[in-house]
This record gives sequence, C-alpha cells and structure tokens, in this order.
Amino acid sequence: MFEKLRKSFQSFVESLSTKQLSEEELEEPLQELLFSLVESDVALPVAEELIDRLKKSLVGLKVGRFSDVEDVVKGTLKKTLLDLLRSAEPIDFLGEARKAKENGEVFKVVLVGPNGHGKTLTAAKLAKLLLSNSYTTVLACSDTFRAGAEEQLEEHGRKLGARVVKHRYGADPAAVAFDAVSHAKARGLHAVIVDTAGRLQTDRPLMDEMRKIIRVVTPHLVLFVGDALTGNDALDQAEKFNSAVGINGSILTKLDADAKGGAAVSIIYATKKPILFFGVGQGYDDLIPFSPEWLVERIVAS
Ligand SMILES: Nc1nc2c(ncn2[C@@H]2O[C@H](COP(=O)(O)OP(=O)(O)OP(=O)(O)O)[C@@H](O)[C@H]2O)c(=O)[nH]1
Ligand SMILES: [Mg+2]
Repeated sequence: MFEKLRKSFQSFVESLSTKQLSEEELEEPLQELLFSLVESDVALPVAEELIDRLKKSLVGLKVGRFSDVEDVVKGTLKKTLLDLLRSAEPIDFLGEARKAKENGEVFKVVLVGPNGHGKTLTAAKLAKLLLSNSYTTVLACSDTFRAGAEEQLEEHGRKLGARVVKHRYGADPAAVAFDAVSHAKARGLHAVIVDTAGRLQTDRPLMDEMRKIIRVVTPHLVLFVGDALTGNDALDQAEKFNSAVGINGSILTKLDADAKGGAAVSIIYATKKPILFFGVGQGYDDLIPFSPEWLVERIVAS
C-alpha cells in the first residue's frame, strides 16, 4: 500500500538540504515531485494544487540552526497534505448508524459504482461491521441485472448470518430496495445495505435506475465504491457518479494490491466528499476506517 507515493515524498524531502529554501532551489525538486505524484496516480490538478501549496509554505522558510531540514520539510508536507485531505467533512459510519437508531429509523446505505470495483464484497463487509456492533442488518440485492449477482450476495448473507432480500432477475431494483426497507421496518431491524448493479457512468438508463433506487429508499448514505487500482479512472467515475446521483462519500477498494495510492488523495480533493473506508483484502474484516491522519502517516514516513 502506498509504496510509490511514500517514495515520491521521501525523495523530495531528501533532495532539500539547505537551511533557507529559495524558489530556485525548490524548482527542480518540486517538478520531480509533480511528475512522481502523477505517476503514482495523483490526478494532475490535484498534484499541481499540492505543489503550489507546498511551494508557498516552503519558499523563504528558514530552518533553525539546530533543527533538521528534513524534519521541517516533512512537517510542512504533512500539514499541506492534511489540509488538502480535510477539504471534505468526515463521516463516521457507525456514528450515523447510531443516530438513525436513536431516531427510530432504519439505517439505509446505498452502494453505487462501476462494475467490478467491489460493491458486493463491500456490502458484505459493511454488513459484518454493523452486525458485530449489534446492528441487525439486511442486504438488498438491487443488482437484478448481472447473472449470478443474487447468488453472490446470498452466499455472503449465509456466511454472515444476514437476511438477503431479492426478487427475480430483471425485476425493478428500486422495488427490491423498497421491500428490504419495509422488511427491516416491519421486523424492527436496524440497517439495510443496498447492493446495486455495476454500471458505466455514461449509461443513462442505468443512472436513472440508480436515481429511482435513491428516491425510493431515501438513504442516509450513498457511497461510491471505487477500485484504487484503476487510478485516475476511479476518480473520473467518482466525479461522474457524484454529479449524476449525488454521493455522500467513497469507499476505495483493493488498496492491498495498489502500490501507488494516489487515487485516495485525488478522490477526496476532486469530489470534496470524504473516504469512509479502505478495502484491503477479500476477507470480511478487510475494511479499514479512513482518516486523513491515518493516510498521511502512511505516505509521509516519519
Ligand atoms: N484484493 C481485494 N479484492 C477485492 C477488494 N474488494 C473487492 N475485491 C474483489 O474484486 C472482485 C469484484 O468485487 P465485487 O464485490 O464482485 O464487485 P462489484 O462492484 O459488485 O462488481 P459487479 O457486481 O460486477 O458490478 C471480487 O473478486 C472481490 O473479491 C479488496 O479490497 N481487495
Ligand atoms: Mg456486484
């Protein structure tokens, strides 16, 4: 995870050595950092913004006689990254579940995203998280489109001990979601996670279908599930889904297989919506709650 990004920042820090940083001295290392960030899947406008902010904080910075240039540059780098990552208000997933419960509501979450990025497995991971925090949870199979989707979710439900609501293939996905919510209400269950069909952001009828699900369910959270391995593509899709259906935040999957890590930084900055979790494997517990501090500690080595 994040090896490439961490290396980019480390090389930048090591390239600066003088006690007072001038614009000329910074020029080349900043350019290097820019290229290296883009290679690590940080989207160009995001990388440029970061470089710009870094330059503003570093030019003319006088490093005290007894302090280490490396520490000072690292500190500035961390602060700049944190500011960038904090441009989105964080969402506490379990906190939202608790609030819904206190209000006597079923906690409703809809997962959206392109096909294959990890929605179904993430739905199961979220159900596991809720179940282990004593929230009884229903999984709604609103993917009535892809062959095998229902069996896949049912298998997860069986392993987790969560009820799965489904209709026949080809049925209206919004009706499935609605049924799942009614079922939860009728039985006093706490949460519903709606798994939807993977779709391309350009696919209008499917986007309309997604809007219908959201209109019918009125979810507390609509979360975009994006595959970190697809880099800038995940970012592009997150932006498109956000403008098409409106998302509250993202979950970035397959971080365990992604050595670059730039998508995480970009997705927050570009959507101005927080990341709630990182998916880091195929097990139900391979879900890490996200915080800007956690990410910065990993990409700027102490
Ligand atoms: N290594 C790893 N694999 C993951 C992660 N999340 C999902 N996967 C795998 O990615 C593949 C696709 O995941 P799904 O959950 O089926 O993706 P989906 O978005 O529901 O796909 P569609 O239903 O076709 O749209 C599966 O093989 C998952 O096991 C993760 O965090 N790490
Ligand atoms: Mg799926």
